[in-house]
Amino acid sequence: MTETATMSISQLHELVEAIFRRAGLNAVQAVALTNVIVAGERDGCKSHGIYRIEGALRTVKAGKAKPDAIPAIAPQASSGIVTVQGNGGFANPAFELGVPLLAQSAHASGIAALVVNDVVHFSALWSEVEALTGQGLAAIVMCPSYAAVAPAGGSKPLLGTNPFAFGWPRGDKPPYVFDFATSMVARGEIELHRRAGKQLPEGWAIDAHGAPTTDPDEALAGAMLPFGGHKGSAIGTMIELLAGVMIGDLTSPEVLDYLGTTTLSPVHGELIIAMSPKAFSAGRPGDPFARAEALFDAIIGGGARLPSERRFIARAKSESEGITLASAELEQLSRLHDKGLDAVS
Ligand code: NDP
Ligand code: PYC
Repeated sequence: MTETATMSISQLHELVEAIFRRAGLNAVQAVALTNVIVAGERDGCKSHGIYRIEGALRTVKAGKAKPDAIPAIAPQASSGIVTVQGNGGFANPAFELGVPLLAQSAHASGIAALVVNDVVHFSALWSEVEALTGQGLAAIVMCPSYAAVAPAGGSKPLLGTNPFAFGWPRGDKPPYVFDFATSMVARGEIELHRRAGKQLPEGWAIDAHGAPTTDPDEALAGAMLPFGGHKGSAIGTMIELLAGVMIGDLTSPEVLDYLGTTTLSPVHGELIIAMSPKAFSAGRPGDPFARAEALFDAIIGGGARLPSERRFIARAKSESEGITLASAELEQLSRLHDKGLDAVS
């Protein structure tokens, strides 16, 4: 049986922040990265929890992420678009910097966008959506990654795993949030299967010759498949256009050209759109929040669960019982803590 140990959320936070500080990240970068990684572990999202620390450090060591970057709000080129220049650091501190202005602008005008440029992005998007639903706003977040997914009918990796997340505010209740890769699963899941020596379910990937495979190594060398065939493929392509081309940042094939590997965290931009349900429904009958609740009640009443429900249950458990990690994970954290960038190659 795997040995485990349990620590509180704040203990894990302290340890992860110390790892990033020891590796040379400034406080702005270290705190924002710690927030999102600990949130991933707390919510039972292993593919974007502590497992991501090593990749972030490898990216710093390779010179592709600036550990001392200070993000800055760029001069506003157009009303309704807030742009944050990440200056080569991670996306999370740049996002945190832009959110107050984005929320203010969305409440004032009904809709506003936040563009984040020149950042390293490896995190799950739901935490960014929740930063906006927590302020009474509906939100859409999307970004490319690196070319790892074959468009439907193709055999070569051209699209990223391109996640997109939507959220709707629910007052005191946890928000309605869904967040998924446009590939069958996040690439992190393939890597976790490889590390665990497990085969993949059928339909997730093809090998380098375009043949279906359930072998994680062959899948990583070949291509992942989009979810929903041509539908996921088209959404993934649109994310390349909106959150790559339209915001003047890298598309997934360009990210792969720049990095030359998928073992580092991808470098690109991100698009966040915030909307005020109150402003959009002004003058129309019915309260949008009450109408949304009627829909959620009907969904749940019919036997379905809302997306993120599993996450919110995991969160409540972590808050009351702490976070349980396997001893191998604790050893890895302790190695990263003691050796800093020397712990990664
Ligand atoms: P999943 O397939 O695990 O989950 C997708 C969403 O569907 C979640 O909101 C989940 O909620 C919900 N869901 C799952 N099962 C059900 C169900 N039966 N009924 C209702 N809702 C359900 O996600 P992916 O593997 O596609 O992506 C995982 C993460 O990886 C995402 O957070 C994404 O942002 C991240 N990612 C990040 C990338 C990056 O470049 N930064 C690239 C690709 C992915 P719940 O969590 O409650 O189960
Ligand atoms: O899991 O697909 C993924 C991923 C790519 C970049 C960050 N996460």
